This record gives sequence, C-alpha cells and structure tokens, in this order.
Amino acid sequence: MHDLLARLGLDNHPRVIADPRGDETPENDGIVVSRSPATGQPIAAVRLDTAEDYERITQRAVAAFDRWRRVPAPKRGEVVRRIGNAYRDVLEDLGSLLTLEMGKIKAEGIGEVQETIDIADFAVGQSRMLYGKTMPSERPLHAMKEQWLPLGPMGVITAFNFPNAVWGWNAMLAAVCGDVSVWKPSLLTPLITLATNDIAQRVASEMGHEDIFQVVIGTDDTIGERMIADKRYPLISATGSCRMGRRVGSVVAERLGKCLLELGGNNAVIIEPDADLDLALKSTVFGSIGTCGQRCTTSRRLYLHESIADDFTAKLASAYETVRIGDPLADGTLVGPLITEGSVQAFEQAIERAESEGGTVVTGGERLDAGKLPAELQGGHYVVPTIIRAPAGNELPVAMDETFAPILYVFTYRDLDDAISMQNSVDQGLSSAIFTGSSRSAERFLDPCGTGSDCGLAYVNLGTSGAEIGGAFGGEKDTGGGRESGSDSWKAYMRRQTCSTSFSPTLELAQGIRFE
Ligand code: UN1
Repeated sequence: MHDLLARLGLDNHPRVIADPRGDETPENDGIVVSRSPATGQPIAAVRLDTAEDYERITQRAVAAFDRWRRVPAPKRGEVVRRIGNAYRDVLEDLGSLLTLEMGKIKAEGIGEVQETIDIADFAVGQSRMLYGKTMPSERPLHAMKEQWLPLGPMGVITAFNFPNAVWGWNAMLAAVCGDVSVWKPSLLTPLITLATNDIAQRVASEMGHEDIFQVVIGTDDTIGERMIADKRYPLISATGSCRMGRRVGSVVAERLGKCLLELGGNNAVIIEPDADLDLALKSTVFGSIGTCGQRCTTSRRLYLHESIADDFTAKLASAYETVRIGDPLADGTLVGPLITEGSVQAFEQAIERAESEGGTVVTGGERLDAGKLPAELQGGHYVVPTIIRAPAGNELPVAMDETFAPILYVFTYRDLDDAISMQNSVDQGLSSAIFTGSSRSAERFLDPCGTGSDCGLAYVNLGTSGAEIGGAFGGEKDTGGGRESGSDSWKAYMRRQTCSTSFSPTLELAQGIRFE
C-alpha cells in the first residue's frame, strides 16, 4: 500500500498525513481519514480546506481563467492530450488506488480511469470542433453567426462512487472549452482525488499553465455551501443524491447561475419472452451487482414477462450465488464492499421494509457472514447481493426509492405497454433497458414520440450501466436533466453569443420596422 501511495506522489504530499491515528474527525481535527471500505482500516488522512483556503483557491481560479481563455482552443486540446497520456502511464496504479479507497473491484477501478482517458481523447478532438452556426439575416447586407466562448471557473462536485471519471467528464471538456475547474470531491475519496488532480495540474503547469485544475476538500458547511452560492462560479456541475441536487439547484438558481446536475437513478430492465435470455441474464447480473450496486446506473428493478418470470428469477438467483464477494483487489472477486457501515444499514433497512410490504427475498438479504471472510477483511462493509420478488399485483413501494446497494426488485408483466409504464413510474429518469428479439418491441421502447422509456439513457439488448463516453450521459425528472461527457455536452461549459454585423450603408431594422 505504501509503495502505491509513493508511486502516485501521496507519501510526501503537503496535504496528506501518511499515518493517521484513525480516530480523528473532520470537526475536531480539520482532517479527514480515508479508510479502505474493504478492511475498515485507515489508508491515510487528508487536511481539510478552511474558508480562507477556499477564498485563495477561488481567487487563483479566477486569475487562471483569464489567462487560460486566451490560449487557442486546439492548444488547450494539446494540454489535455498530454494529460490523457499521463493517465495512461499510471492506469494500473490509479485504478488500484481507486479500488483501495472506494472498494470497486480492480477491473472496474481501471475501467473508470480508462473512462477518463477516453474523455480526454474525445476532448482533444472537440478542441478543434467548438462549432457555431451561421444563419442568413433577414436584412440586406447583414451577417449573423453564433459563437461559443469560455464560461468561467467551474465548480465540480463529485460523489464517492465515480471519484475519477465523473471529474474527468467535466474537467477535460471544460479545459478545452477554456474553463478552469475547482473540484470538491466526496470526503470518502480524498486520496484518489488528489492523485488524479495532481497529474492534470502537473502536466498543465509543465506546459506553462498554472491553476487550471484545483481541488478544494472540505465539509458541505464550510466549502460546499460557499461554492454553490459564489457568483465567481458561473457553472456548478454536481453529481450525487436527489436531495443534494435540490439544494445545489435552488442555491445556484437563486443567483441565476447554471447547474449541471447528475443525480439519482432508479433504473429498470424489461425482459421480453423472445429475448436472448442468456445474454439478458449475464447483462442483468453485471447491471445489478457491478460496483456492489453503487452506480447511479445500477439496475434496481426488473420487469419480467409472466411467461418467463419464475424460470428467469431462479436462474438469476443461481448466478448471484456463484459470484465471489470479498477483497476488491483480489483476482476473481466480482463484488467488493459497500462504502460505509451506514450503507450496510440502508441496505438492511430497505430489505426489512420490502419484506414488510409483502416482498419475498429470493437470494441474499443480509450482510455477509464475517466467518466467511479472512481476518484482514473483518472490518469491511460486505453484503450479499439480493433479489426480492414483489408480491402479486406488483405493489412494492420501497422500489420507488434508490438504495445505493445491490438489491434488485423483480416484477412481472403481461403487456409491454404496462411494463413501460411501470418502468416510467418512478421519480428518477436516468437509465433503462429492454431485452427483446423483436424490432417492434425495441422501437416501441424507443418511440420517437416519447411514449417509450422516459429516461436519458435507453438501451436495447444491453444493461442499464456501463455507458460509453461518446454519448451524452444524464437523465430526466429527478435525475436533474444535466448531460455530461460526449455528443454536444461541451456546450454546457461555454456561453453562446449571437453576433450580427451590418455592412449596409443604410439603417435596416428587423421585422421591417421603419423608424424615420
Ligand atoms: C455514475 O454512477 O455516477 O454508465 C456514473 C456507467 C458509467 C458511469 C456511471 N459509465 O455506468
């Protein structure tokens, strides 16, 4: 562990305390201890920023923005290209640190860093394609165009579950757009944040650009509330719970700033009887237990056609029971720990509630028996992935809420229209999937009139999680409406200007108005 921290520059880091006692709390010591969710043991501690630090960082961001926006966009792309390459050089180490601190299995830790590399590549190309339109003017000897201009310093607030890639989606695109970013991470993942940001900051500064990427680590009271209320950040991009998003959205709206919100999901999979059921099974297992159920895109509800429901549920339960749970750094593990003891309690409470509402536990339903774990993992937060079948009539109110844990609620349906309306019946609208062999059902699900899935992401014969960076990522309704990563998401990081020029010797007014 020490070697890994040393290779990523965290051993002699001004903000890192390598040997924390383990009993410090942010309130009394001004530090946060990062613990491995796999063992419960402290990894290292990080000094929290104060209100004065926040002010200093923000002033530097404002000054850096004024320099950075003057750098031609393709040259900004060159900086991002080198940052992506620097991540390539440490892909394995950074992925391992992510696994150590956050608890996702190593393949997923590395996959997450790969996602940042992918968006960096995308952003490099985008740096030459910040296209505006030209439009014909209704007035003779006039020209009109629109252009996209850098917006300002951006606040990026991230959650514990994607502590590298979600920042990457925002910071890499923002950088080519001419913005600088100040990153406020979850207090559960300060080390991966520092390691990730340091690399970007070092590369940019070696190329003569200081303070393009900064980090501010602190509590919501000291840092978060200040940042969202601060007009010097015209854009706040925030990922987290719907509750957090409501607070961020309302404070930023009050000062008429812009928000990019990526909030909760409560994603469903519909499986039709003519689907490739083997493929549907494998995809559903990954979608529901990958990252131990802690992706915003995790599959949480399954709608099975009544003719396949019993059989498919039984096969799914057997597949769940073969999955190896344990040390996320070990080869062969498919499910690591939940992030905290609080998450384990939320898992238990949801199951208790489901049972009281008439749901039946098909498999799982409890924390992992500590006796099944080696001694060093006894302090970890392990649970058994759980399938709960809804009672006849599909009434199971607990399934309307997102519990950030591996619990899959199973429902049955007869008509596809009913399945679609049940899948759309939750408050959130992030991701959705259908497995079918029929193009008619697939098109019904993707109906261009909007009567199919109401989510920002809709998959056919693929599970709800694991988006590529090339498409715009985000969701509707209580998911917050923001779009990040690919397609034209870059526009969120810029301001649009409509430019009209007259080269007419006479005054021409629009709408034919005469003013003589
Ligand atoms: C998240 O959980 O906040 O689509 C992001 C996916 C990943 C991103 C998840 N590419 O599952």
